[in-house]
Amino acid sequence: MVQYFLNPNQYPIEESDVVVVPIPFEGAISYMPGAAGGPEAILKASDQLELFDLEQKIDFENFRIHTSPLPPIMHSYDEVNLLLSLVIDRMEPSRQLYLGIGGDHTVTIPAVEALVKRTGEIGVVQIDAHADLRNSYQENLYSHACIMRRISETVGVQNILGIGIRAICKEEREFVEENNVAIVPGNRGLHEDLLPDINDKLANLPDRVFITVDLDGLDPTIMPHVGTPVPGGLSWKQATSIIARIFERKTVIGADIVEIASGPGTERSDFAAALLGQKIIGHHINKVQNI
Ligand SMILES: [Mn+2]
Repeated sequence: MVQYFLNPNQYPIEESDVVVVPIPFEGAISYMPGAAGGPEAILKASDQLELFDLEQKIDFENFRIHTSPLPPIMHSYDEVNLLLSLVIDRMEPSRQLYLGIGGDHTVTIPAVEALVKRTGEIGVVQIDAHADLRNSYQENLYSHACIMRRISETVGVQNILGIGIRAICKEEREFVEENNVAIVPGNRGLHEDLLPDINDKLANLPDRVFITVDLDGLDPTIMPHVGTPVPGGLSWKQATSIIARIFERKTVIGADIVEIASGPGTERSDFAAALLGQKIIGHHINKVQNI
């Protein structure tokens, strides 16, 4: 079994630039199961990645990545909360990047809470097909359908930005309108440049940000194996250029990749998810190197 993300050399947390945390959490899945298998599948796929990134001109062999041990499958939110607070307590968020690998989207809530405790005010940029702004779903306040609502309570509703959103219920639409939530909707042209729209909205967020990537934010043609696929999502180029722009404009202290539904035959999605994780790590390393 592949235990570490990308780098065959494992470094202790204290000596690492990036701390990767596999979180095999599957709460109340509302449609397709498989989120709990995501971390193991993405770690395995990461072993197939080239260790040189042509776009970023980075040789990943030279960098210090810590991957925390893959825990057994978790079904309790309290367990995830405990795991993430223990890991994040040991990190230096100003220097080290937290990269969570889910797991269902609920895993973002305790990561953001723990980082806020460490660093104070942050913004949260969400790439997602869904707004995730319901107050509760199936009588669960910590459902993956409610995660941005919980996060808005932690970081402030003015400090969240949703990108690629194209599935929203009436309650969420009212919440967006009442609170003037920043959203860049999905269903845009395949090659349309979304960056001008995103620049303006990014400017309104605090300097330190967390990027949460629900993989269903990407179009299902490139990311078919997700819990709730919705056509009309971001292209690969759009998604990667948005992430690059966030790193250019902000200090990214954490990110996560969630909601993959892994299982037999899902390798193309596992690989694309791992590659996205590598891009995120590369941006952080490029920044750390240039300081
Ligand atoms: Mn989603």
